[in-house]
Order: sequence, then C-alpha cells, then structure tokens
Amino acid sequence: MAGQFRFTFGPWNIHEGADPFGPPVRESITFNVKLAMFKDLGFDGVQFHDDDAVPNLNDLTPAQVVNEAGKMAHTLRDHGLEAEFVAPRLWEDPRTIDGAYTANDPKVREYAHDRSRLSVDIARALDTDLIVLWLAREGTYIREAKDSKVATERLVEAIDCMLEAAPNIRIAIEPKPNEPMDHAFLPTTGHALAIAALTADPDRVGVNIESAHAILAGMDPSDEMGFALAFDKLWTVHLNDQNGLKFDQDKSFGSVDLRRAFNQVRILDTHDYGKRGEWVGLDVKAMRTQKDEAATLHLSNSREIFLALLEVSRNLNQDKIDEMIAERDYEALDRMIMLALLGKNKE
Ligand code: GLO
Ligand code: MG
Repeated sequence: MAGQFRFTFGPWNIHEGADPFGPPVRESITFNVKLAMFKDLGFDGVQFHDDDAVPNLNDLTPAQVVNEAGKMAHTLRDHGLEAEFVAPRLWEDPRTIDGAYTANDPKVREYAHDRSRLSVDIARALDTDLIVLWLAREGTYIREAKDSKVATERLVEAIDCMLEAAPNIRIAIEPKPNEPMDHAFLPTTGHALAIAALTADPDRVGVNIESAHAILAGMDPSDEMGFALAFDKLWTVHLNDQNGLKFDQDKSFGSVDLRRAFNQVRILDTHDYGKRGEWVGLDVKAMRTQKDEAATLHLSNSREIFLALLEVSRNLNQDKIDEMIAERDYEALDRMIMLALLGKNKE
C-alpha cells in the first residue's frame, strides 16, 4: 500500500546552516547538484521559489523569464523530476522590507503584482498549476503601521491579479502567525479559507498547511488538515515539526512529537490525500550542527518516518477502535495508540 504518496521538498531545505546569530556552518551546494540528489533521497518532485527556477529574474524581461523557466523544465525532465509549485519570493527584495502586497507604498504593491504574474508564467512553463503564497512580510511589527481591513483587501487584490493572469492557476495560501513579522494577516487555515471567499474565483484558492506554522498558532496540525480537507482545499502540505512556541524550527517530521506526526499522516491517509495528484511536501531544515555529509538526512529521515507512521496507522484494528469509541473507552484507545507507536501493537 505504501508508495501511494509522492514526496517533494524545496532547494532551500538543503541549507548552509546560517542563522541570525552566526555564520554558515556548511558549504553552499549549487542548485544543479541539489537536483541530482532528489531521486536518491526518495523524492520525485521539486518545490520552487520563482527565483530558484529563474535566478535574477528582476533583471530579465518577461520573455527572458519564460525562456529561462522553459530551460529549467528541460533540466527537471532530465532528472526525472516534476515541479510541484512555484512561490513568489517577495521577502528578499529591498523594496519589500515592509511588506509586498500590503505595503503602504503603491509602487511596492505594483512591483509585487508584477512579480507574482511572472511567478504564474514560470509555473506554466514548469507545467504546474499551483502557486504557493507564504505571505512572509504581510503583517506588522506595530499595530498602527497598517490598517488590517485595507491589508485584507490588498491581499484579495493580489490573489485576484494572479487568478486573472491564467485561467487554470490555483493558489495555495501557506498561513503562518508570526516570523518574520510580529503579527501576520493570515495566521491560520481558517483565515486562508475565509479570504478565498472574497476573491474573484474562490474555487481556485486553497491552502498549504505547514505543521510548524499550525503549532505556532496554537493549533493541532492534523485538525487544521481535516478542516481544509472538509472544504476540499488541502492542495499541499509542508510537513515538519516544532518544539513549542519559538522561532520557526522546521525540524524533521515527527522529531518532537511522534503522535502529532502520526495524526497528520492518519488524517491524510484516511481521506485519500494524494489520490488526485497532491504531493506530500516537506519543509524541513538540517540541524545547524550537522556536518556537510549528513546535511540531507533530515529529508530522507522525514520521508521514512512518514511511511513508518503510515504503516502504523494502516495496521491498527479499526473495528477495535470503533468499539472503544462507542464505549467511550478512551484510556484503552490511548494505550493502543501509544503501544502501536512503540511498535508493540498486539491487536
Ligand atoms: C517559512 C515558510 C517557507 C515557505 C517557502 C515556500 O516559514 O515555511 O519555507 O514554505 O518559502 O513559499
Ligand atoms: Mg513552509
């Protein structure tokens, strides 16, 4: 049964290990070398930022951007890989320091719209219909800096601009409550799905749920996933783990709370996630202390843990579980799950 799921990660998941308080601890790896690693690590698809696919795209004409993206599509095919999505990287340009879509300066908003349309062109050239929107700087450090009603309207405008750019493009919003901003405007799945309703084509706006982001918002990631699944809006996931409320850690899947990871796998599997081509995306980072040689194991480990938890979930005796639920015998159910996670499932 296992193998029904197909996995992706992004080139940023193989990282130099730099953090705000120290220098890089590993050598940089070029994009092409990273691409050559995907299959060996067990991955069939690539998540792209727009400028992962077309470096220096701000210096190119739109026609040149499409041409470069076309070359990347060939490179991908040569590696036997597919593109899962393209995400406009709107948080590294000096212009977007105080936000892109929600910037107070109309020229910055115009730049953000233009760049987002380019991301749509890149997605089409890479043969994917999915745009992921991680709204990094769309929030505030102080409440008075932006008007949240106006900001919401500006987010709708930005999404509409992408929906208009291509008739079949779909947008998966990746909610996150904080970091780098103190307060983000779309912190949860509920916010993302609610804003979809204000756009020109709600059917083409869904979510990318990241485990760590849900945890930072005080939510259970599997419940967030279940909520999005009920709306038929879970178009991708960023699985990882997070140790409490601190900076976004992007730890290996299951490394903090195995049961929380198990419940994410279980809700996805129970509701046939993946059957319509949805990928299992990871957004994990190597530990800062890892030496170069071990700096990709967080990816293969996360996939391995996903598949191991899938096996645990599928081996559970559902009739027994149903009986326990009917009896409200939650102690027995609790024990059963814990023993299963310990590899001691005797049912
Ligand atoms: C950061 C996000 C980031 C996005 C990626 C794709 O917190 O998780 O990694 O997922 O840039 O847009
Ligand atoms: Mg993410």
